[in-house]
Amino acid sequence: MTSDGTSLSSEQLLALYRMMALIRRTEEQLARAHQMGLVPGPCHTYVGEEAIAAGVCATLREDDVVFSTHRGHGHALAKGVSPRAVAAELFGKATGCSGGRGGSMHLFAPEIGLMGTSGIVGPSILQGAGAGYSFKLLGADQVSVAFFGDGAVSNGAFHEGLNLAAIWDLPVIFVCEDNMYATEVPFRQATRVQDVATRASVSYDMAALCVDGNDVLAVHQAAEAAVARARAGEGPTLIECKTYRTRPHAEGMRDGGYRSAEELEAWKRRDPIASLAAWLVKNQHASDADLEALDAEVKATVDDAIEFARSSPFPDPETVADFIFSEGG
Ligand SMILES: Cc1ncc(C[n+]2csc(CCOP(=O)(O)OP(=O)(O)O)c2C)c(N)n1
Ligand SMILES: [Mg+2]
Repeated sequence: MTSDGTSLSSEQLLALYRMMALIRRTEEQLARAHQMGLVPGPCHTYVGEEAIAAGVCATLREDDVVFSTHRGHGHALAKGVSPRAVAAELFGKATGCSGGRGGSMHLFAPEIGLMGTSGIVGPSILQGAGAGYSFKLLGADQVSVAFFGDGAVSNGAFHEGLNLAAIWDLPVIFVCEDNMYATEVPFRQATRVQDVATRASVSYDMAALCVDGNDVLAVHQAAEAAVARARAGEGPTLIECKTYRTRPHAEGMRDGGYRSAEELEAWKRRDPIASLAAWLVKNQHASDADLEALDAEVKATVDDAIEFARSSPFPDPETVADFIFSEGG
């Protein structure tokens, strides 16, 4: 642990910055592409919440698994799916990570542990618990991560998944991305117990903590401890990350009437990427010029991904029946 309170090297810190910048830039370009009609279907961006995916996934191995949500582009990128494969999937192209058949809410790359984004709110919790159970049965030291929003915590899946993981000491990390709203419903109106970590610890006797989800160092530290506990056979942890999405629920949706301009502006001032940039410079892990160079590199990577998506072919109509039935093996 150094005087600035982190045990991470400058290289690791810059990797976190780079991932957050990559998610931000990719999301902004995907939103633009959606507005231009190039991305069919709904597109839920992760702008404002990047610290959570980046902080958690940096603590994982490639053979650890992640179950994601409808707001999952950031989880996919942080787990190692290439920006080209994510962008091409949203464009519906054959070169996308799901062959252009899935789109935004069906991003899959199981070979590197991205077990899927999902349009259904809640199941990631049960899938995460199930994967943890399989690791336990197999005697493997892999861990499983379930990302979910505040909108999922009064779903039956939350109670069933947490209870199962707790009684069997499963190697699961439950990551609640509490961005204060489920579409336009404020979390404070949806539950009497707004403290999700309390639900986990009091109701299920699970290790649980609440962190600032816009502080990547806090998220990383919490995830690192949770992963170590899980690998050591000490059971699951719930990490509640307080955060905020600064774009509408989904691209093209109205964004007024349920939250105030003042609240939005206040959270924009707590931007996770700008905060980390200031901290890195203040603690001499990087200069402004270093960060500008990283930003330029990220911009070039994302420009390349969008161009790749744009110029890739759509799936061949001849293959329409592929992947419908298992071919065994
Ligand atoms: C089981 C289920 N119920 C309802 C919906 C409709 N729906 C889509 S997104 C959403 C809100 C989810 O809110 P939250 O879990 O907080 O995630 P956020 O969008 O805030 O990231 C809802 C209710 C759904 N997709 N699945
Ligand atoms: Mg929410």
